[in-house]
Amino acid sequence: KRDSGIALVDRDEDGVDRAFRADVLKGLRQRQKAIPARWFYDEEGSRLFEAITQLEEYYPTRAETEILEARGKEFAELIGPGRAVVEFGSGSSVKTPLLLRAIDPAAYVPLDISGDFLRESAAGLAEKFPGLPVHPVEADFMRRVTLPEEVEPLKKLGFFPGSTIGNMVPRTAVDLLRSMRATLGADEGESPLLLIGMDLVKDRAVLEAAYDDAEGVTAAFNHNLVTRINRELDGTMPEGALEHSAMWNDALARIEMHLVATRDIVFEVSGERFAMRKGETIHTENSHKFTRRSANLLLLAGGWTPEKRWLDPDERFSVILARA
Ligand code: AVJ
Repeated sequence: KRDSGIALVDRDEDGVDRAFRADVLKGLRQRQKAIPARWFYDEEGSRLFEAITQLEEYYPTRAETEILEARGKEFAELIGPGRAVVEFGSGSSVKTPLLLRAIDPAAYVPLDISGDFLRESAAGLAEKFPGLPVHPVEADFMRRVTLPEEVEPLKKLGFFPGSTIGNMVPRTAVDLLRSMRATLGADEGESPLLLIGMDLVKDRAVLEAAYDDAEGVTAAFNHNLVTRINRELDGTMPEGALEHSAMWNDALARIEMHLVATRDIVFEVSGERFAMRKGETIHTENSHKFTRRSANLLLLAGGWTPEKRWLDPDERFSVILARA
């Protein structure tokens, strides 16, 4: 077992996260500049995301929580007791207890690449559910993960709330769904279940407001990436000349977040020079939205058969139960 929260972060002699630097430099060299959304979540980014979930315009967290609150009895009937709940990403403060309380599981296994988040949420959960064995695993769940041997004999339920799957392009999402099957033992003759949150296609204005709120919290979340690059990678990116933008891409059914140059700019990151023309953008996030059919198709392509779908009363968000 690991006891260090930075065990999976590979740092150079100056303490720079090598993967962060490699992703940023590679992304800035591309014709369409792009930085993977996972780098939003340093301490400040995580705090800003929490603030986003409280915003009037940002409906997904509230809508999904409503579903989990309302459907506990159905979860209990369809899933049954005694499963090991394997959460992909360390537990969110509100959603995980709702599920655990509903289904009477035999163990809880949060998987996260960040040991710090993992230990925090595992400790909180263990306190709320005395008697429930909690086995945190520090791992990159984009790959097949070996689960603790204590939960090996148990039936598994994967839990992947938050529409985090929507951050991935379909090819990556399918890879992840297939890794989840393997992690949950689908190839060993088991029949694991997956409970997954997927946000729905809706009116463009509602979607764009959810990712460009009036208070500017999402803009601050996007800008924090620039602050982080300047701080951690010796960057000189002019924050004031990079403007937050959130646009619905209808052909690809996704909200795209970009940082738009408001004038011609040049800057350095880790000693390498970059230039952007006025209007040129850095693509910082995709948030795919789904229809009933597109959600089912994605799950099927990833090796999961949808069995049941629930919506919130306003039909903004879906939670789907699927079987491998
Ligand atoms: C955490 C990926 C679900 O895409 O809605 C919120 C992240 N980005 N506002 C989402 C996010 C901007 C969020 N997910």
